[in-house]
Amino acid sequence: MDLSKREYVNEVLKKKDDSKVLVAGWVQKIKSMGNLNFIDLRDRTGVLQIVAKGFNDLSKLTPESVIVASGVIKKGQKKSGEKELILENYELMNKAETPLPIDLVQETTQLDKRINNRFLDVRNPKVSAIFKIRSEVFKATVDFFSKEGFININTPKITSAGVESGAELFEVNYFNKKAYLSQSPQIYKQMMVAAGFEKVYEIGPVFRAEKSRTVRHLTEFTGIDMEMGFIKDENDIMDVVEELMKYIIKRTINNCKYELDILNVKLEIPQNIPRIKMKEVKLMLEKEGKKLKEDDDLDAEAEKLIAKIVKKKHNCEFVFVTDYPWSKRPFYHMKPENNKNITRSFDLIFNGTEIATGAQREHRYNILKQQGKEKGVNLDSIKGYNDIFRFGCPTHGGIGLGLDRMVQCLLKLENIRESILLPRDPDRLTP
Ligand code: AMO
Repeated sequence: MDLSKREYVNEVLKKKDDSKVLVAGWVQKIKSMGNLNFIDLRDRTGVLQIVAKGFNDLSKLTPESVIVASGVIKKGQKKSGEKELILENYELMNKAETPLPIDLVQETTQLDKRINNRFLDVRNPKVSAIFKIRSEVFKATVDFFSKEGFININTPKITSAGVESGAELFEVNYFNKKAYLSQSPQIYKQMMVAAGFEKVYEIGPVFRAEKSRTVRHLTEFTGIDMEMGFIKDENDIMDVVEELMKYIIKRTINNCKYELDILNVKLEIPQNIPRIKMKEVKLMLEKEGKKLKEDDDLDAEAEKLIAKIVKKKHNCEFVFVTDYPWSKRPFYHMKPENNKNITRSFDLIFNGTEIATGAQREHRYNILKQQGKEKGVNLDSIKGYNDIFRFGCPTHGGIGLGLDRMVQCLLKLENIRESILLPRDPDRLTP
């Protein structure tokens, strides 16, 4: 059959009665009643019912087989009056084996097994909806940065050193030299601001050799990194992040209505995202019975709790927690002049989980070197990093935002593995 005549289901459903059409896709469901067969045919745009009279071999079709079908469009018998295809001819392109390794109908399969069979799992419209939304979030991010004049950069993922404290490195044998998979484009994005681009962003893979078996950690994730120069302070960065969040959510609401409905998710564009100092956050938490020390980071429980408090007080699902303790931040974060125990940094918490970290960076070489010493980092050992600050470097800052976490929090998914097609974690290296 002539595939060049193929039309998508969503277009076919809008056609006038008696139009001749050719469709192709997966057999979602087959129901046989005497010499009548009813087939639900699914393609990337929707589901169409095919009514087949006298095609007796159709009753032997297996679910998820691929067929091409042609016929005429008629108003259906269902109350909704949705159009049907009265079958005239069909071709079996590929017969699916039975039984399917996962249950696409009752959805009883556990996530781990679903991921083992991800290409089948994604045929479930509830699952593909997540990835259509993820794609929109990605596109909205690119559009936002372009319209704001940021330059897209692509930086090496095989590196000689890392700069993130706490995030472990995956070692690579690079022609008998030690190398590492990139744990962040931190060095390079700062380098490209100093290079004169001033505003840069990168969306790319980030590798973390963390043996964290949690619902929010992966060993490989997609990082959205942004860096900009000539900032007044870290508030300039938060302003951009706030606009980015509003833009992403607005675009998702406008362009993913169908997918959001399938997932039963209602999104709200935040008005103003509160910015609350860590010290104050800890007092707010203490009032609710969660006590943290001055130097503590927020743990997962604290993030959930502060999100709840902020939601109640400010009716906002986001919160910037600012002024993180120096002891918990990497050497390149700037400290304010009047308090050397804190940093000009922040985390963005969305629906109870940290999705981004950002800061103003220390651009003054002597102070940066000293900060490196305090953290036990020898700047000379990070090839090329020193020089960024020696030959004209403006004030600058930026963020790292996890795309997978962002989508997880946007859609309130229980596990980050639901928002990435093929996750990598300490126990998973396939498919
Ligand atoms: P950080 O290490 O906090 O900061 O990472 C930034 C964001 O990346 C995401 N993320 C992860 N997502 C999934 N699995 C993980 N194991 C994981 N680790 C981090 C989170 C996190 O907020 N260079 C700094 C950023 C900067 O200051 O510009 C950095 O990498 O969403």
